[in-house]
Amino acid sequence: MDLRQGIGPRRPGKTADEFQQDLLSNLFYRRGTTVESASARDAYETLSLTVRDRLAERRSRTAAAHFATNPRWVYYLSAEYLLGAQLEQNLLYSDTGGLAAEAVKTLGFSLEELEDLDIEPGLGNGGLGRLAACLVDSMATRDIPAVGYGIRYDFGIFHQIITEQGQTERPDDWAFHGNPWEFPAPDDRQTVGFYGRTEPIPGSPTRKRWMPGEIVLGEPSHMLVPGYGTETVNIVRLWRARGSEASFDLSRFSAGQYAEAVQEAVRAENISKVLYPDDSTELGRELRLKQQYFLVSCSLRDIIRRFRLRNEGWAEFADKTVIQLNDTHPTIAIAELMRLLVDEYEVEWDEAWSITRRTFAYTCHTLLPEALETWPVHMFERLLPRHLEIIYLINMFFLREVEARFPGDHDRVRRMSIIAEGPERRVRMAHLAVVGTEAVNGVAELHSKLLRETVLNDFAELWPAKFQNVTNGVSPRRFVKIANPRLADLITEGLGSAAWLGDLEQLAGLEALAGDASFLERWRAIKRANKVDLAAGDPDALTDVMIKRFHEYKRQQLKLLHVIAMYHRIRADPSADWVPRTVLFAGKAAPAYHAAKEIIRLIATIAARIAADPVVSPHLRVVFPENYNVTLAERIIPAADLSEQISLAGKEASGTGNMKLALNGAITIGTLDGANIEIRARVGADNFFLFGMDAYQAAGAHQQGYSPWAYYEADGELRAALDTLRAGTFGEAGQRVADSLLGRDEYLTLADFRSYVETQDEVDQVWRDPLRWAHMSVLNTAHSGFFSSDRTVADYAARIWRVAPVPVPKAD
Ligand code: GPQ
Repeated sequence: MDLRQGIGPRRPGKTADEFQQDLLSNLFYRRGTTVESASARDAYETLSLTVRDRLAERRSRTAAAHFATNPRWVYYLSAEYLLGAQLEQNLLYSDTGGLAAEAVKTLGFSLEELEDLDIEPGLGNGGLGRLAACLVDSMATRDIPAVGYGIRYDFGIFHQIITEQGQTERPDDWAFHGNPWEFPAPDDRQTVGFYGRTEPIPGSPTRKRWMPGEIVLGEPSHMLVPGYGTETVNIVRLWRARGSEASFDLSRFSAGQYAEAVQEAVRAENISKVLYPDDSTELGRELRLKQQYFLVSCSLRDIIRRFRLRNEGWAEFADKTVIQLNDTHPTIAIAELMRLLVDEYEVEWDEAWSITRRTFAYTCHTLLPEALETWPVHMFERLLPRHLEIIYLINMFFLREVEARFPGDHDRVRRMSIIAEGPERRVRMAHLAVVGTEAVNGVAELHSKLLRETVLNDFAELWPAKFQNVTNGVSPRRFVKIANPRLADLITEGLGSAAWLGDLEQLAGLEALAGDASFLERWRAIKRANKVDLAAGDPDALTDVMIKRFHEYKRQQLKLLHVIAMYHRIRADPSADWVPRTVLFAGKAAPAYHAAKEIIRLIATIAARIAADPVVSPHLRVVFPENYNVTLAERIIPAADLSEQISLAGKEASGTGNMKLALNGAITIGTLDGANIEIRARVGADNFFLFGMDAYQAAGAHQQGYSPWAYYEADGELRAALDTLRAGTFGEAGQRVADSLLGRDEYLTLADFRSYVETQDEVDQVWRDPLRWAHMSVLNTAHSGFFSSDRTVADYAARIWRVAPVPVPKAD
């Protein structure tokens, strides 16, 4: 007999009265305070709990539906998640915004005040981390049974401070005041080993016993990930490292050796202490490899635990499980699953390998050689001795396959090996990721094509069917509805329904309104109001935004050369009819990436110089709001007129900011790089400002004797800009940036300068015709429906994951 029959938890109510009552109950019983003494933070936490309860109720129905169905699951493994602020999203997804706004007034606060207290878990660097957040949103929206696994870093991406000296970094203690959105799950903790040695198991050629030298606990907690317009609530499960109970040394403490007493625990906890703040560069630090293995080991054991709730044996594991590797960071999972199957569960090697290969899929997010992770063999050997042995075996069988297919092609074998030979032997994680998975995908058409033609060419020749493209996408809920409520309302009015938020291709219906002058006027008025809110300069000026991580390949320095050219032009003829512009830069540079930090410092110097210049400042303004994060992006994107996507062609895998800006009606000035190409194809060449060389021209330039000096000599305006920098007019940072551009100019900035400036002149011309601009802007939004992450997830589900949605019944 089911003892629970007819009994269940009291469901949170849907009426305003019930919401109000729940809010007060939570204030009294969970927060332990009263209306009279409630602080803003008490009110925020209480409201968050009240909203969370509504999602938790949906979560319980989701879990029940998933358990009953025993479906094929998607597990998304990612070292980064940039989830963004939680309150507004969860109000939207639980449809309680109106109730909440009313209810919190009785506590004496406005909803906006409480939203200002909301956390933003900055557990990622940039595009890759934000993509993970958009994908988990869309998986829930598409009713796909999924768990996102990640690390609960104590300190997320650093807090950036900008002064005229450039960027300084402060720690980001994001959960200092607690995190009301998080559920700890200490019973699901896992034990993770590091270091130590292996020994053979008599009678078994492939199995080994690993005796780790260090043991660390992984303690999970999860955040709820609701779907939009559906009942599903999935989770993101984040692991935090802890020392075991035995790691506190009481006798040392008693002897007054306080630091020594906790040293083992501190060592353990350091694993999840801080996010490595680099983006698209490899960082060979042992602690980072430890983080990666920690994430993987905890997650795989959790995945197996979950599998075993409904299944026995291993026959069905790969049918019930797909594990998506978000870049190479979690790739050690391939060796770890082999270890678990072979050593711990005594599965034969060949069967284990077949299971492993069918379980994993790998997404590559870069073409930059310096971003392809490799680890020194000696570091691996020390930290993960058993995994290295397994990788050697995988490599041996793999290279036999290569030899069989390409007899005598020793160079090919050397190129493809998972182990790079040389003075320092290294493990190539991307090779392991391709060998150990069923599918490999790039993140935009061009990127996937270049992966096949260049970095992964040998692998694409061996296994052509393995390679796919899945173009990235972004959540229209967060980046239109929440970020740009005015525009969302106008779209809903124009289309006659809000269904576009769950079916973004419906935006195409806006095309019919793009010729309607009164609609265009309202469109313009919204952009202006968003600029007023942003308060980054004259709302009637062209707002020209470049928001992304600082990296030389993204070419913020090209934008700066244009700024200096504009500065010279205005000074030469102050009374001409200049198009007023606000140039807005935002973004972080890796703390150790000196060249990128010089560029930030140069921007700060130029911004101050222009602001102090009475001749130039009426026409041109440069602003650098500090600490770019998801919340700031949500303020800037709706106010942007022009979207700068000016990376050197062939370097930006996809870009996703480009999609968010186009969706919000910014017009792109961009190269034929990453997803820019697909944006242009959809919004139309007439509604996109294209400039610069293409990826094939760019790839050949350096071999063909590219000389930045030739461009310097040939172009007076470019020369003047560079000479100003070289003369030290904008400080030492300017001199160093000029030296780098006239030295090697790795990213061909000077070669693309003239084409860029000419295209910017065209931008000015179009801007002078406001209705034409507005028309182009509407068409950008209308034709960006493809860039919904709901479509991205549908692509993964159909072509890579082969999973079906599991609908969750509504509450009765
Ligand atoms: N990306 Cl390899 C990152 O944000 N971090 C990384 O470490 C790597 C890639 C970005 C990439 O640069 C963008 O072009 C993509 O749009 C983004 O990943 C998501 O795919």
